[in-house]
Amino acid sequence: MLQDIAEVRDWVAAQAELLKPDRIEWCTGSDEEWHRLTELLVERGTFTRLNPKLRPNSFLARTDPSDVARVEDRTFICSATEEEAGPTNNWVAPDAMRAELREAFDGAMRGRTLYVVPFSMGPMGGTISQVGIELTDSPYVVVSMHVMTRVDDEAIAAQIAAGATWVPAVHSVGYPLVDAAGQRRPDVPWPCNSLKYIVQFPETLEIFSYGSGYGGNAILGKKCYALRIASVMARKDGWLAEHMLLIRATGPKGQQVHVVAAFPSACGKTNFAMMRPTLPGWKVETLGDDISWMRPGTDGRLYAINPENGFFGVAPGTGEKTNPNAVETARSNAIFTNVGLTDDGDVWWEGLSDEVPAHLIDWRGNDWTPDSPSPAAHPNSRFTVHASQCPSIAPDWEAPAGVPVDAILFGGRRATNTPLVVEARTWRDGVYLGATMGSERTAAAEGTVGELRRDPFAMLPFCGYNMADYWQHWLDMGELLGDKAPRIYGVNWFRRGADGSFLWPGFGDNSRVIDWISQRLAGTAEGRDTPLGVIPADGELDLSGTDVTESDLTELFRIDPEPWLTETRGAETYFAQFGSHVPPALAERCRELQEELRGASVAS
Ligand code: GTP
Ligand code: SPV
Ligand code: MN
Repeated sequence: MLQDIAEVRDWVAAQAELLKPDRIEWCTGSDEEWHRLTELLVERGTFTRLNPKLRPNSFLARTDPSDVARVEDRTFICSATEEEAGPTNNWVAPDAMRAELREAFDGAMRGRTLYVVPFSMGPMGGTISQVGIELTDSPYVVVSMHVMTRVDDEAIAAQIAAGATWVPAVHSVGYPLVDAAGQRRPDVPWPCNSLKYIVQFPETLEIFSYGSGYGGNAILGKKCYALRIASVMARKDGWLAEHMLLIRATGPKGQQVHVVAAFPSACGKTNFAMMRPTLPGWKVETLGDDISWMRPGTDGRLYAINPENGFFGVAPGTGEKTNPNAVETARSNAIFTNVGLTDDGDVWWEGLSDEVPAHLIDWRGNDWTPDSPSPAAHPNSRFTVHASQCPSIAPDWEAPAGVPVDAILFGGRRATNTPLVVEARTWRDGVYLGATMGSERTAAAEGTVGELRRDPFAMLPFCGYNMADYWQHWLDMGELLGDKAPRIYGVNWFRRGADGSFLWPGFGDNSRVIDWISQRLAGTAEGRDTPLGVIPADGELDLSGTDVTESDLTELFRIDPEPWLTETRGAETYFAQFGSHVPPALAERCRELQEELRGASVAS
């Protein structure tokens, strides 16, 4: 038993001494636990049980309106020095942060239960998998961990007993029910605190989260562990922990490609991962929709697993037309957070169906009709569902050693400049492409939606150390992989025409881009060289059956030297903040690109 392992028992006891919960519950991950805790959440008013005929074993949660997304300005990487965290991370000296946390966590669980949640990221016992233990006072988090990770006390205990390193993660919503004087207060449906901390200690591989019960802030196996902490582990041990979906695409001739893709939060990973290709003969199988861990295999190729067990997907825009596989996945055993509740006890959100319910209860708990001024579902509302329920899940998605990666895609939301697809000529050019990625901000984090920001490798909020050192790590991995390295592509589904509408149909039509990539990998597409890299030559991108016009196509691939020179100058300014950490190879690529662009602008 987990309690029998001294190092675990001692750690839990030490934390409990500070947190001062009423009681401690050692979680097992069983169905009994799920049913008991979901029932408890219903009693407390956190959950509404959905109509079992329409949505069996499924629940709606409404959060406090102040706790609806990741809080990047309260996310900290507390390395020994500020330089190791780098200019894009918030940093506080470890000792100072520990003192602040001690104060916040002191008595934070008074009147509550402390749940001990042992979990594995990746298939249990897999060669690329890692384990952890989350302490939390939120039963919502416990049941979410059931879906998003593999919770299993005996299997984790066996691994720790056999010497596995485990990551300790402490979470509290920061809403004790009893104060230091013993005064009791009633609970609320969504307890949280206006003071928040999402803290990673990279040296000791520890996580502390306080004040939020939402998503990546609280489900600590996800962004805190599988990205921030794992990126630190990965750098040290020669692997990659990335904000990437993972798929297998199979073409009409049986040709297969495994693709990972890094798109920033709410920029299309889940949709791409569950795509139903419109290009005849193509099939996409889902392996992961948000995070990939990749390691060189014994054959020298790069192998990827999805460390998660479920999907925490953006609800709005996910519909029968855009992502039927996600809709199907969420038919049962699902948790919905901050979506609308229909009169017959089901869920609804903008984009789920063309038909809009005449009346529902919106995410804030108010009556809502199609005339209401605000959306029924919060823009960052989410569904939490088991990956195994996805109709497009690959039968071998839990293969412990993973699948060999053929192509790496980087993409963001770019209304201008960035072409639909471009192949980097070299690994170095690909790393430059990832490092200089920009994207318009979405509702997945607090901040101004639509504003363009740099989001290198879609890892800006998730890199556990200096971003420029991370680029160097990518360059080093390229050296290691040599000619076995996957090819790197930039993509952009979000370019807009003069009238402001998207030029590219996106979703299932993104299979056309996969088709071209697979031709490139097979050596059957010539491509056309541009300063940015290789784009499809005339006729290489199969557009049959779409209404993409010639002029749309021209616009989708237009590479204007002037705005691109401006982009490269922006990259230089961006790089400058990292000082001597910037890999010389990236500065070099930037200069070469400028020369090519100047040449192109003279030529045109
Ligand atoms: P996180 O879970 O936050 O990491 O998001 P994600 O990257 O998985 O994004 P997701 O697939 O959930 O998509 C977010 C939004 O982008 C949804 O509203 C989608 O409808 C929209 N979207 C996804 N793919 C496309 C596309 O190809 N074209 C267009 N125009 N919109 C898309
Ligand atoms: C993201 O923001 O990239 C997400 C949602 O996947 S969360 O888990 O809240 O980080
Ligand atoms: Mn994500």
